Amino acid sequence: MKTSVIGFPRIGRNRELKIVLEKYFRGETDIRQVENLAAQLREQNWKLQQQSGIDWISSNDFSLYDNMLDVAYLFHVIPERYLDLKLSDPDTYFAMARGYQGKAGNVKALAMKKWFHTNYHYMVPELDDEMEIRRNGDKPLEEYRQAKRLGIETKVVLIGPFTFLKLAHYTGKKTARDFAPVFAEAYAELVRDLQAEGGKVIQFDEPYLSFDLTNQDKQLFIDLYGPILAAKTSAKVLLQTYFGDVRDIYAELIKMDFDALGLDFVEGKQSLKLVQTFGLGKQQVLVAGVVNGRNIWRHNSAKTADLLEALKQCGIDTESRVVLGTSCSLLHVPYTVANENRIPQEYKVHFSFAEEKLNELTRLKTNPLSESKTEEYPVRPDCINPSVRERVEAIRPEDYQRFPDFRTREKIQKDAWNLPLFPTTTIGSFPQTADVRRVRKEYRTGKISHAQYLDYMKEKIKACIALQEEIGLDVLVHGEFERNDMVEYFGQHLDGFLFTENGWVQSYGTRCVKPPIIWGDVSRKAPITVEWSEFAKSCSKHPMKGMLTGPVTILNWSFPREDLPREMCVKQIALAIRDEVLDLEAHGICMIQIDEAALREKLPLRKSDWKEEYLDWAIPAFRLVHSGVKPTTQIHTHMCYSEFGDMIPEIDAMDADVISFEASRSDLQILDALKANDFKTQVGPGVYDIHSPRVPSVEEIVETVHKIRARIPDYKIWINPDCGLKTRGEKETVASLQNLVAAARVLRKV
Ligand code: THG
Ligand code: ZN
Repeated sequence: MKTSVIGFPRIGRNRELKIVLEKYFRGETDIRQVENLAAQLREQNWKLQQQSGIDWISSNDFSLYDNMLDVAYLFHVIPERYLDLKLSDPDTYFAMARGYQGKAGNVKALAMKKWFHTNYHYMVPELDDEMEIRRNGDKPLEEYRQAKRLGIETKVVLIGPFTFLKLAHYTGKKTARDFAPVFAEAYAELVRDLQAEGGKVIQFDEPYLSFDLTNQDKQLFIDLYGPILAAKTSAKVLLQTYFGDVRDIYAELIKMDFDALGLDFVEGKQSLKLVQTFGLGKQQVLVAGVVNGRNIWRHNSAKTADLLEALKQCGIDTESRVVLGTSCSLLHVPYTVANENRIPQEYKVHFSFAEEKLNELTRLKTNPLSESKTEEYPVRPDCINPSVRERVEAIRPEDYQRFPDFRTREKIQKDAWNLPLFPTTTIGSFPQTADVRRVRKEYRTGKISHAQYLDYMKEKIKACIALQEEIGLDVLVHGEFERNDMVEYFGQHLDGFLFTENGWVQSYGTRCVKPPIIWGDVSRKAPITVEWSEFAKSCSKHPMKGMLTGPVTILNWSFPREDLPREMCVKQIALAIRDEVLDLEAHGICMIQIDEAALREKLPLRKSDWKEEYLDWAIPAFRLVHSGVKPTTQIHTHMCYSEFGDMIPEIDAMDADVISFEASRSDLQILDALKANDFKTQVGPGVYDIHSPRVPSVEEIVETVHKIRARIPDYKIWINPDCGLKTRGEKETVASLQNLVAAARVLRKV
């Protein structure tokens, strides 16, 4: 039996790629240094996989920024505004990734979106009617050659044309359909070129096939692959799918001329059933994604043994026709457990990061059946807390229901808070300047005392509040200087979480996150934010929001345990955050924001799964957090996107009093849907884009609010930026907020 890896992390074991790229972006190094390091990282990855005994090792899974952007660039999907800058090739690529501001001009970056239900973001390719699709460079060929020079025969990996065209944005009249013939030809040409180089396996990633597909989608897929498969002579083409099963198109896939089909047996609920029902194409090999590419728990080989047994039962000779693989790219897990020195061994034995997963794969191929019989799966220490279990058991239906109902509360709160029309506020975080990060680090490493740390943070909070008062904001925040990542911060203050030192996972470009691991039952050790919020409140007469992260987001941005349903786990987290909410209220902080930045992220890919598998527990979890507060206490929430046009009733059912979300970048499209659904919650549709350093003018903001007023009654409108300000500079933040307040004042007069 052979083994296959879909893709490997590329940021570097110690984030070397991030470091060199950020140096390059600051002008402190040249592109040669970047290229050299990139080549070294690729070489390390290939050698590691070779030494582990992986048979199908990927090349071109590497990227300096993003694989979707790589494909766009490879086929010259480069909007005019970037070409007009007349920059070097790499700088044109980076201008698309990050925008450009300098001598050559001033352009925005391509949009960025979540890659399916992961915390990775891809760059959204932009196709316009005039665009001429043609080959631009040879990245896949060059990386294949590099590996070959090292004596490593790789399979060349590329995001397939279907997923690429389905995820692209079309600025003109043309659609995916119109671009299909030229893309099919461009991909076919690449297949021919790779074959000419001696390429033996080409892998096209088509995760989009895990969504619900229409007949038009299926036809588009079939039309795209016609010319591509016709170009095949000496090489084998592997169609790689992941993030679910491909039930809508499986029957067609086995009739097409793919040499291998890659199916996800971890997230693909129906993958086995599909193989059992329809079989495989005569000559097709099955690449069975069995090792989980999205979670960090050690693989349970007994499950793979069962799968192989079931495949044998359908008459498949598993030895010759099954390749064991990862369920998706290993991009979504950290490099190696070996980088962790603080986690005790009895915990560590349960983890498997990217490098360990390679060994799991090769161990499986030697003899999965006999091995699984002898191998005991070790029991996890202290992951059950009986009092937490009891508390979850004791939750009553009424604990999910806040009293009185929304409209009654709305009236009570209008009187209690006495805010002006169009109240102004921010989402919570203020710019995290270098000194803030430095002090946090000094405290963490013991260079400064707890008292020194507190003094510094209190000064920062005081200054931040004074600044907000001076700007004239109505509802203030403390600025969140004490927090690194909003999920890591809460995880560190809750029982049941484990933390890695170096478990970085790429989120976008050079940015990474370190997801906490939910090890056991979750509970709150002690109040987390109360002291900070109390101090902040004492600094001002204005309303001060307490700032929390919601249970669904904490769960979604962690590595979840797999021995407990997510539904149970989220209840435990919700109870812990509920205690924090009630403590804040008891200490006089009666405006509380509970962010659910990642609520939409883990929405199942198939709409038929939305309710039962997700919303039916995610929305109640949020309600459980705030149902115990007084009628006058105002609950806010925030979401980092506005793509919830198709789940507005569910968002309303969270029963928050106020919600803020990102709307400026999507041209406020969501507002029509809010109106159509008679959205009850008060709303702050972000009036400017914080992802850009640009300062919006007063007129622009007034204009935006007028558009909001056309759909939402005045008394429900809040005015705020569209996300936290932590990644912004201080100067543009102050200027933008001054204009925001000025705009609100203009609006109150008319
Ligand atoms: N936290 C987590 N996931 C997220 C976000 C978050 N996913 C979506 C979105 N926000 C992603 N955005 C970012 C923005 C900035 C950074 C990471 C993700 C970032 N990271 C630092 C870096 O890479 O240098 C490291 C941060 C640290 O030191 O902890 O800047 O907010 N979980
Ligand atoms: Zn946000």
